Amino acid sequence: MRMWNDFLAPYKQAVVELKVKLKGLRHQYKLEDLHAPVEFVTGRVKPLASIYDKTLEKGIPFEPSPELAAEVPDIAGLRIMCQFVDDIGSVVSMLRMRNDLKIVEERDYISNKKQSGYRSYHIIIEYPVQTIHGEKTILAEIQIRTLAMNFWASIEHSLNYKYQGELPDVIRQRLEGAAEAAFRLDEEMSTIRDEIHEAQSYFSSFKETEKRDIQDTTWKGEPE
Ligand code: 0O2
Ligand code: 0O2
Repeated sequence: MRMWNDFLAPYKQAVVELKVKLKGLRHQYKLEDLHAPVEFVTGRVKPLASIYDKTLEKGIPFEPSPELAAEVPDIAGLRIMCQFVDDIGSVVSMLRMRNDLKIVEERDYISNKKQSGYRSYHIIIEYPVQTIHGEKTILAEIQIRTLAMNFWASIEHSLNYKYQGELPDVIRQRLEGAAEAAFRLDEEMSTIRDEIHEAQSYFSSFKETEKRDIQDTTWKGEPE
């Protein structure tokens, strides 16, 4: 187990660091009163059981090794959720500009959805982690998707887990239909995007005013 802990340590470090950095993008946009293409960010280190399943699938030994690190590029996984399909492009462009990571592969499952109905944009990056033994570059996967795509993927993932990958035909068909409905929802939201932005910026400034009122009250309550 010690060997696995040592092997996974830089991946854990990378997930923590990248979550902070990617969440930071949202705050920077908000600070400048701009629409943030990042709604929220999650991250995880692949559980050992899932790494084991991948090694069986790929026919490689289940042991910490450079081969495993290269064959399973999503041991460190980040997920960026966006409100609109167009936001995905903005996030991808931003990631391409960064000099703290290097994109080594991009997979566009939005233009080319998977047979299951799955849509998402996947990026594999090389990311340098500073360790007490020097720099260690690891691979990480960033999945970028809309809230609707995420909703569909998490439901489909749970159903696949329940049926151990053997979905009954009727459920498979329903899911394919639901994937299209989710995509239509994304398209529909894009058409009223400006209206939504306006409402959101009105709502944020309303919240700011409320905060200021509370501060004003606090000041008034203090002794002279
Ligand atoms: P915020 O900005 O306050 O929402 P950790 O426990 O530190 O390892 P973390 O980040 O707490 O990790 O948990 P995780 O599972 O990586 O990410 C969950 C984050 O996603 C949380 O944000 C949730 O609020 C956010 N989240 C989950 N579902 C939704 C959703 O449907 N909409 C929105 N807007 N956010 C969602 P934080 O970290 O609390 O930060
Ligand atoms: P997890 O951690 O449970 O999500 P390969 O390159 O052959 O090793 P693959 O599967 O071709 O791997 O890579 P791909 O499709 O680029 O990315 C795999 C990840 O995308 C999966 O991770 C899922 O997170 C997600 N994904 C891909 N297809 C689907 C799908 O049909 N439904 C859902 N819900 N998610 C999908 P893992 O490995 O399943 O692990």
